[in-house]
Amino acid sequence: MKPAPVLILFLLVNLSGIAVAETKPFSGEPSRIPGLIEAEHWDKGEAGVAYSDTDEKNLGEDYREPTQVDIEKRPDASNGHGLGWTRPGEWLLYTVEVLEDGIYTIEIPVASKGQGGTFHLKMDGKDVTGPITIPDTGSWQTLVLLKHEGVELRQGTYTMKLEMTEGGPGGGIGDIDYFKFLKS
Ligand SMILES: [Ca+2]
Ligand SMILES: [Ca+2]
Repeated sequence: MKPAPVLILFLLVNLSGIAVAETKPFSGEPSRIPGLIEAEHWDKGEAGVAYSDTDEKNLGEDYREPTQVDIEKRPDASNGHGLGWTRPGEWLLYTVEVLEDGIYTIEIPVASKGQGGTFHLKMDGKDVTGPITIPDTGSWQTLVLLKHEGVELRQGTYTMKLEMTEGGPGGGIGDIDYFKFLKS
């Protein structure tokens, strides 16, 4: 029996990689854990593939390729930039490589004027942090270092997903500078 032409086409397209939606690490290599991952260095890829953002415009600065993600330029942040104008339902993907099994602490500089909202991190679809809520840091210009302890990770390459889950009273989640993974 001859395979249907449509099946052959499907196989060819998948083997060539053209039709398979995928993301690429921002630097060309997976971000290493332990290590520091800039929030603004999510994977390269299209909207709906590498990230999802609620409004089409980048409300902040043109820092990397044109994107819908809102990148804030701020001198107090690591690498001079961070994520801003975050909203529930938004997400970003980061290709990461965990070098060592272990229990990790994640340090995350955040800012919010008034109580912020909640996010979590997933590794290959598994929630590894549980809900992390951004507190009132007094001002959008004041970054405070959150420390989230007890994150168990195993060696390997993962797609890390930052998911904005719930807005605070102002509707947003808050500003996020980076994720620094330290082995406990
Ligand atoms: Ca946007
Ligand atoms: Ca940053």
